[in-house]
Amino acid sequence: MNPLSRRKLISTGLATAAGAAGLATAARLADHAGLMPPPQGGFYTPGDSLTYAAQRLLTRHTLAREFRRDQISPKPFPNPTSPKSDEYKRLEAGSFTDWRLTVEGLVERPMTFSLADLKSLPARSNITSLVCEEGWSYIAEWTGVPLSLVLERVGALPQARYVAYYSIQQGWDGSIDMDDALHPQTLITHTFNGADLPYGHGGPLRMRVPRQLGYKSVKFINHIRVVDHLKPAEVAGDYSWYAGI
Ligand SMILES: Nc1nc2c(c(=O)[nH]1)N[C@H]1C(S)=C(S)[C@@H](COP(=O)(O)O)O[C@H]1N2
Ligand SMILES: [Mo]
Repeated sequence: MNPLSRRKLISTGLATAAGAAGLATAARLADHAGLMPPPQGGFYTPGDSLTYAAQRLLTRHTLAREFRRDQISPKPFPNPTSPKSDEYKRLEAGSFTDWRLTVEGLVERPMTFSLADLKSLPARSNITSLVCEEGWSYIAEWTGVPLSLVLERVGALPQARYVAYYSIQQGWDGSIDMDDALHPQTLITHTFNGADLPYGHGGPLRMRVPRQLGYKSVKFINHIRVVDHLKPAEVAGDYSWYAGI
């Protein structure tokens, strides 16, 4: 652990608790501070909780690194996705005018957005790195609607703790806590390096979460749910739920 994070931890009392009474105490402290990750496969280990809590305390107000335009990767690597489904092909044939993003759950006004609706909302851009857990990465400019703006439009309720999002590609979904959901770099992206987001990178609509590993940036999203808890199946998976970088 570097001296800075150690000092930060000590100042929050977490490391002291971990040293004095073991990780379980730190986990209880983290729970008290609203810093528990959702249960993974039914239960979490104190170590997982401490990692999440420590990173949350240290990175709460930080931005993922942003790059200059001349640092954009000349050949961004699209992770091979499965072939287009019939539903995708139908939507694509209609220039995605029938693509819909439904936002519901713990909100005052559930809403359904077309691509045109989303493109008419104020856009933000960031030039950030997409980092795959397998070790490769690329830098691109992502443009879209801040998720926070959409959450504001639908009136996310105060008890909301997580945002879950789903893809038209079966088996692909993701979820983040409100800290990442309201973060200014978290975008519902429709534009990639200045052009329509291509299929390979998740077009027409992709959740982009630059503060976490690539697998949290789910492609082809059509559904968002605002919730106060996540189901075990939404947390468990091949990858760790929290993928902060
Ligand atoms: N719907 C969907 N989203 C996805 C994936 C996928 O296969 N399907 N792969 C994930 C993984 S593991 C990574 S690293 C990134 C890859 O993004 P890229 O294709 O833009 O390189 O997308 C993520 N989002
Ligand atoms: Mo990945």
